[in-house]
Amino acid sequence: MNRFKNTIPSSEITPEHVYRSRRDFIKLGVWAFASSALMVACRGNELEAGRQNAPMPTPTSSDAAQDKPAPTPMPTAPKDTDELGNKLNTFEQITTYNNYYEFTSDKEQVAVLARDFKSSPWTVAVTGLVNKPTTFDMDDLRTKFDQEERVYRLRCVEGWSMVIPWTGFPLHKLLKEVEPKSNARFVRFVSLDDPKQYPGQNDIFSFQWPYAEALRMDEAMHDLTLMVTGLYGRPLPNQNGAPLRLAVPWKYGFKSAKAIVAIELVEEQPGPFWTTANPAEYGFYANVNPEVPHPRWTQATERRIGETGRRRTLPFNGYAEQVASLYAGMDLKVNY
Ligand SMILES: Nc1nc2c(c(=O)[nH]1)N[C@H]1C(S)=C(S)[C@@H](COP(=O)(O)O)O[C@H]1N2
Ligand SMILES: [Mo]
Repeated sequence: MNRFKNTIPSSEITPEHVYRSRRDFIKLGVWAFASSALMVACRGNELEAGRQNAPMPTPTSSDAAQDKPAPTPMPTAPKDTDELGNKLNTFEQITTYNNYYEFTSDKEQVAVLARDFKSSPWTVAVTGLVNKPTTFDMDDLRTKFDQEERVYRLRCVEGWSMVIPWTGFPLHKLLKEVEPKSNARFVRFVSLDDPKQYPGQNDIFSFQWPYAEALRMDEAMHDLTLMVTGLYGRPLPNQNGAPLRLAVPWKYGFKSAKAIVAIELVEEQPGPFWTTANPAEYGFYANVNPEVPHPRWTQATERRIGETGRRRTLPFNGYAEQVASLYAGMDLKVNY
């Protein structure tokens, strides 16, 4: 948490115990108070064994008195666990163990190197096969769409996982605004390309920057697919992909691109970052699947950060009921 004092003014920090007690308070059903408490919260605003060598893959601070409308309070009932009863990971865990190769491949150094990252001003250009190509200002995105809380499991292809209370809005709301054309079949997400801010982008022998990911149109339109603007009721920390990242909870974590600057609707299946770097190891679909081992490690189990033992990995990361039908008739052992 101490590291955080450097990136978020202490006045804006909502300590985790306060977040939790606010949530308990809300459970009492005191909605009038609860929504104002939440608005304050909104404003306040391993490599696993065997993977040594190869790389792997706010709300605004303006308040109601100012010109911009206050962000919509998060309407969903706050929770202490996910829908399966798994405890949330702590803010500390979620923000000090990160994959963000633009900074470094050292998970514990990402937060340190990301301290001074400039995530504002920021725009997101939505282009390609759409009737209304639009460049959105990040501050507008935070107020335009209700910010919902979604507790999702994040499963990294390296075999570790966390449970994270994100805030954000479903991607389909954004796509609706730009009116996709009927021949748009895939959605591509491009992360920031800025070697001045990203030490990891200066090694010309490393990867083909920028980081980019892609989803099929129906995956992008699925209600679980979230554009993330925050976590634990705070603006998204730099190391987690500020100011805007994806969360696609039924897929391995590398699909959830951070620091998104462009979204492009296209007809042909794009070649994402890791899939291009190593197609034998990282498939386009990358649905969490305990039955398809990665060439270098099993996917049957995982280590929840904060726990010592290993847990069984669930098909589609536990979201099969919601998403399995998207892949009806597809052989997921081949199209992994
Ligand atoms: N731009 C970008 N996005 C990225 C990555 C990255 O290196 N760069 N790493 C991915 C991987 S491998 C994982 S597991 C998740 C980690 O998200 P977290 O650090 O918020 O837990 O981000 C994904 N998004
Ligand atoms: Mo990952």
